[in-house]
Amino acid sequence: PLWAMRINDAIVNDDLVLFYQPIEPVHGSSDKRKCEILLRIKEEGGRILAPGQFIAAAERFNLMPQVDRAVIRKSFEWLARNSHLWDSQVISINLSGTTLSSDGLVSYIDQMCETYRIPSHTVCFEVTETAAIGNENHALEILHALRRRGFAFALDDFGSGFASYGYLRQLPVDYVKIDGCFVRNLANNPKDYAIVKSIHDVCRVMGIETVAEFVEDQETLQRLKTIGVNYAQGYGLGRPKDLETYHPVLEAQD
Ligand code: G
Ligand code: G
Ligand code: MN
Ligand code: NA
Repeated sequence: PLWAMRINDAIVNDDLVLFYQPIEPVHGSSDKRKCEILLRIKEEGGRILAPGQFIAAAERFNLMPQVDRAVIRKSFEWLARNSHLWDSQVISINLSGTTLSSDGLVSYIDQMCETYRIPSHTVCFEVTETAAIGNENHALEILHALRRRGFAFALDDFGSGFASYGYLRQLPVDYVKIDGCFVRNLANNPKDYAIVKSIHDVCRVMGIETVAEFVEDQETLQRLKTIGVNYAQGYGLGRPKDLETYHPVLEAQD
């Protein structure tokens, strides 16, 4: 199949490009700068493919375990080149459900940590609720094993799937990312406001910090501030950009 081959070639030829999107504190500043790593594929002629164009195919051909491992390796390699950021920066790496349940994930991550000498406190892993509950016991084991090593976890796209507060209660996560579909129209839709507020209120009691996705304007940011949501991510704060252009000093916030 064409897609399987293109994705496989992209891994082998290192045509994978890491983009990043900033995650900003909603109230004042935080001790660490945060961003999410978002994968792109570089095509001949310089065209850049976004995940919307290849993730579904990669899932279908069971290539996500390899894709996510390549992203882990490239992210760690970037961190190794930027060791001056280790105490001030956390990067979030997405893991798909099939990656989470694939054999040898923990030892692969151990091996990458050792190769690149990366301290675990610089990395957060994002898993979707469906990934985390898909293969419940095994996924939980992996989450615990990586947490013991000091990695942080975020539950991605919360509220959009089948997960419930019952699952959340037993998942060892540090952050919940509130699905963008509830955030995008927050300023104009009282139902969305109520949903975001209730997710945040429950998370606060559980000691979990919240991140709102798809924050596109100042009005939405104001509402998030009123609710107390901890972090915001979206086009209104920064679009995804090539990680190699990342200059934290130039982008410093106060
Ligand atoms: O960058 P963009 O907004 O187009 O990403 C679309 C989707 O692809 C998001 O849901 C994001 O979580 C997912 N995604 C982006 N990069 C990766 C990756 O490296 N691994 C996995 N598993 N998913 C990714
Ligand atoms: O990990 P996740 O699937 O949530 O990845 C976020 C996806 O949403 C990426 O593809 C990113 O490019 C996209 N995105 C990020 N910020 C915004 C935003 O403010 N609005 C919209 N519509 N999409 C966004
Ligand atoms: Mn994500
Ligand atoms: Na998300």
